[in-house]
Amino acid sequence: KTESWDVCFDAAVEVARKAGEEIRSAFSSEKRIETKSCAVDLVTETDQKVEKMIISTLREKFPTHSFIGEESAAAGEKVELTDNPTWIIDPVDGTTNFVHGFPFVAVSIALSVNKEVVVGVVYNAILDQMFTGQLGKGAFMNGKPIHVSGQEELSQSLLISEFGSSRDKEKMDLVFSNLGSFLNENNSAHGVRSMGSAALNMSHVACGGGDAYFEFGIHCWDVAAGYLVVKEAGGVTLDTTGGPFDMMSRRVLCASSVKLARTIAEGLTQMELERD
Ligand code: LIP
Repeated sequence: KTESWDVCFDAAVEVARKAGEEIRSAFSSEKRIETKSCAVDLVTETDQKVEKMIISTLREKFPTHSFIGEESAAAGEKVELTDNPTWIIDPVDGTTNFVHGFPFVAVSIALSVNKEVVVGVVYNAILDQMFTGQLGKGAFMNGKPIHVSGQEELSQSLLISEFGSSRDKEKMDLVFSNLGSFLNENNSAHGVRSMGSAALNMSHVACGGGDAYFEFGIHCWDVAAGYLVVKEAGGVTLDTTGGPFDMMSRRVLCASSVKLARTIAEGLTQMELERD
């Protein structure tokens, strides 16, 4: 059995590289931009083209597997996570960055088996950084082992969070008040960063650059691969409440230690979102 996930891992890395080539060649060209749920939720023809290429390549190799993809979902396909081996794909995580030429654009590919992620690949196509994780086999960046920082104290942490792709008043009020609770005169983090890609935010927690990341409103394709990279790098991913992580709940909190994750969970005002 383990053997067969090795084959899947190699296929994921190979197709991520191929997707990366397409993304790189489109990165500096003019793009045709469309919007999805609202005026700041962007999509380009590259997102759609790359997702089709990834799915058809993997489907040819693994015809019995299931697929969940960001752009397939946007086109109306049902998002259903079953026990069947399921590939969870975000062809371009950081579409806004891609549109603007900000070099944090990733291909995110995960394989879930019995609802457990066994393969996770996050490839920053512009900076050529390949983050990988395989269940029980560690996490790597360009083939070198990576580890979380192990930081436990909020007051010593660099946090990562995002403004998201909704401008709903209630959601924005929550985003700002949550950031405010970690940037204040008393128990403050060292700073907060936004890379514009959930998958890359998680990968940077995995390699110790950031100490924790949280966001409300993400989807399973944004976090599935990053989840395994963080786990294999020694980190923890929880629900924003501090409870167990639920990939379909649209909420994520990952950190370099359980203690830091719990401190952040306690400081967050929660939000319920429509599930994937
Ligand atoms: C993006 C996420 C990011 C979030 C954005 C968006 P996309 O994914 O990774 O964390 O803040 O709203 O959802 O749409 O670029 O694949």
